[in-house]
Amino acid sequence: MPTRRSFVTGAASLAVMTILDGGRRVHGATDYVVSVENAEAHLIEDPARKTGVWSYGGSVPGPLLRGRRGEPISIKVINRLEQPTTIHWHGLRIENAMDGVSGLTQDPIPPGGEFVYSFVPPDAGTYWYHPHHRSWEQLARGLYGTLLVDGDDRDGEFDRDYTIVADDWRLEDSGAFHEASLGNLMDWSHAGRLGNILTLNGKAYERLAVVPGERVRLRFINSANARIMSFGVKGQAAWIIALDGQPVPPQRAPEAGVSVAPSQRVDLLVDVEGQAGDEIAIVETSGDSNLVAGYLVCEKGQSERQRQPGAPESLRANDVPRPDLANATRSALVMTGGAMRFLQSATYKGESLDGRTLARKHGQTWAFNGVAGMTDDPLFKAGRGETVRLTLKNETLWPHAIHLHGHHFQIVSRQAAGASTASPPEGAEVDAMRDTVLVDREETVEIALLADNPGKWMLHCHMLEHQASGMSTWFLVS
Ligand SMILES: [Cu+2]
Repeated sequence: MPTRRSFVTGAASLAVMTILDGGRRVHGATDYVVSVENAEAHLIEDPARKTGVWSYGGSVPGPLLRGRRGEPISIKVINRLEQPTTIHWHGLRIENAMDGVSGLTQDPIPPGGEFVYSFVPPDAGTYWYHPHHRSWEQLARGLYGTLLVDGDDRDGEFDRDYTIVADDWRLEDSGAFHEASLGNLMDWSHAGRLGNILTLNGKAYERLAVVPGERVRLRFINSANARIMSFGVKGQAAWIIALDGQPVPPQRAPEAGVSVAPSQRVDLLVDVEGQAGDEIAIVETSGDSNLVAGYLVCEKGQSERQRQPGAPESLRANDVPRPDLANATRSALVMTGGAMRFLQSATYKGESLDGRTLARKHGQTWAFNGVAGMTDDPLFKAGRGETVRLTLKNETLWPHAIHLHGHHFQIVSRQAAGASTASPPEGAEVDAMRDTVLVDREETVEIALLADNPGKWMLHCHMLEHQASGMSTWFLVS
């Protein structure tokens, strides 16, 4: 039996995590009903413990929703919580009214209320869904699920297709959800509320069946509030084939593991080398020692697949508009605050306040361009079809996962702390169109997007405690 392994981050002793598939498709091919409700989950295996969670449809993660590129999908959401909620369709370039951001694109769905989301997914790939109302609490309690969009047959040169939703939970030894740490300002001003239990697909040790010789697609999704994770498959060569849902030219995954910041997705292809009975570890490698998070379990047989040497073929690209870097307007976002560099002052709801008042009275410890929290005016306005080059300057001592809604963007350059010049992106990010970029401490990253989707779009840190404690803004495409 595997033993429980601990995450260790700084002084905090943390631990292991898991996820699920299980669509609940009602009438027709693309109509779903999702109930938001209390449930119990078995997140700790040995000894077995139960955890009270908030769930979509009784499971954590929620049901797998699956649509097709270019075909309408509708999801009726029934809120059975005692708290309002919404659902945001993360990474999907859909119409603004369906983006699910409470206070910006819709009123939250009240307890006992319903809301029907319907949209046409424009891109095939790996996406996910989660609340955009008190996200820091609602995701921590288990509200998230996978949304896969299928393209055509070219999207499938593999034998198996597994989704792996990774989360870190902060639980008591009894298995109970750790209530006391919810809303803790110490966490909010540091790395966020990190968990102590790692689950893949809601399980302490996910086990995915494979046959030796098969080519397997593993779609990793980081649904944690704040933990930057890194994944690999022990002893197996893997290729990165997509980032944040969008295909990239395949390239070897680093042996040290592939970084997946909160809300990001990485799709890997693995050619299984092993024998029947082998258990190949899926490892989480962000800490000092690797955590075994789950297994590919080799069953009897041998795939007939004739393996071609070299890189696998690319997935078929989606029709994501590329920014026009030569004809762009510019905007900048400067991130300040957080532990060790606390805000001296910032504007909050139109009022200039000192750092102490911001933190103690309003729970605000971070700022974008000197402003904590949402503003009446957008960060920038763009006309439809305009390219915006946006400089993300992190003046804090913490990494941030900056997420834009409604658009995918190109990474133009990165300038690390202390570097005198900016450099082009490296690795799989070279040709990537992402929806979330990790900006390291004191790093500056320039991104560019073609603003082609009209509406009011959020731009925020996807470390959800940072979002709640200042790092939220929005932009307008008209
Ligand atoms: Cu952040």
